Amino acid sequence: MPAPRTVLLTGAAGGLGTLMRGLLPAYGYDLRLFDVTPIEGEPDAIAADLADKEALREAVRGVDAIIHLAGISLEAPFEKILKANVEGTYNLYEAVREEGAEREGGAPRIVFASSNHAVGYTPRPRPEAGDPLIPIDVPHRPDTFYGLSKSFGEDLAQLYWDKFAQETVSVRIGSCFMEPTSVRMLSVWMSPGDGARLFHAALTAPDVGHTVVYGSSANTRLWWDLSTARSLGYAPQDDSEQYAEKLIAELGPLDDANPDHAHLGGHFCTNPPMWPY
Ligand code: NAI
Ligand code: 15L
Repeated sequence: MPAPRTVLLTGAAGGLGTLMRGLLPAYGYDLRLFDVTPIEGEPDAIAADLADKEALREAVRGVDAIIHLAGISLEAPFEKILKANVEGTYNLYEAVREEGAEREGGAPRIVFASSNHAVGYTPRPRPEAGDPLIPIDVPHRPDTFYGLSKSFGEDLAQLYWDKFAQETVSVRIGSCFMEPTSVRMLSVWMSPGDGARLFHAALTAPDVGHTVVYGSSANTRLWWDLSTARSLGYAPQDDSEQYAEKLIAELGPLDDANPDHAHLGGHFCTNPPMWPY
């Protein structure tokens, strides 16, 4: 597979999209930006909804790969999740399949922003007590309608691989922000730099079929197995441990008696943060 150059970035106006707009060009990518929200200073960005099939067809035309970040990124009413995350992701896969059928070399690879919340009800491991890290092949245990839409996205990717040989890397992202802001995040944090490293590995690794990986830095308090991500060539360079002392002093350690701390998905399992609606 030749190295991808032109990459469609959906969700480019969002938090992660903004971070990746800053970091991915250094890897040699020309980003084509897509988001329902216009992006200041980016007159060429495509301002369209994932419901707009024509706009999606045009957006994927001629690109070498797609990083699909667009969608609702927290819990929301089912109907809204259905529209943006379920139908929207299906619309993207259909646009890619239809475009791919008409071009030499087949359809471009998709890197799908899945989430730890697809498996959010997996019990939190205690590696310090000898618990094994969470493997990548745990069953889907979504903790919200949001997490359910990410389980759907992973299954859609598997269907499109089995039926149409459409390649996808589904990245079950932990928490990708400038810094971790909770004690849970010490285990699931992905630094923006490692996020870019992982997306680059997912875009360039040969023959991925449909591969599911966890997305985080090499945190000292890691809860999951990063070996599938590493098998793509991902070499994380960051560790949240530098933030541990301050966060634990402020917020206290994880507490076995606190239901918010019982599962991988944290408070999404008990009191999910809602999208403003
Ligand atoms: P965000 O909410 O900041 O950005 C999402 C973007 O998608 C927004 O710019 C929004 O305008 C756009 N969008 C929403 N619905 C759309 C639609 N129907 N059509 C076109 N654009 C639409 O979210 P963030 O944090 O940047 O996350 C990006 C992706 O990564 C999301 O899919 C999220 O679920 C996933 N993710 C993010 C994590 C993180 O730590 N930031 C963790 C796990 C998953
Ligand atoms: C996600 O899936 C969300 O999109 C992000 O905003 C964070 O809440 C993250 O998970 C997390 O689990 O910290």
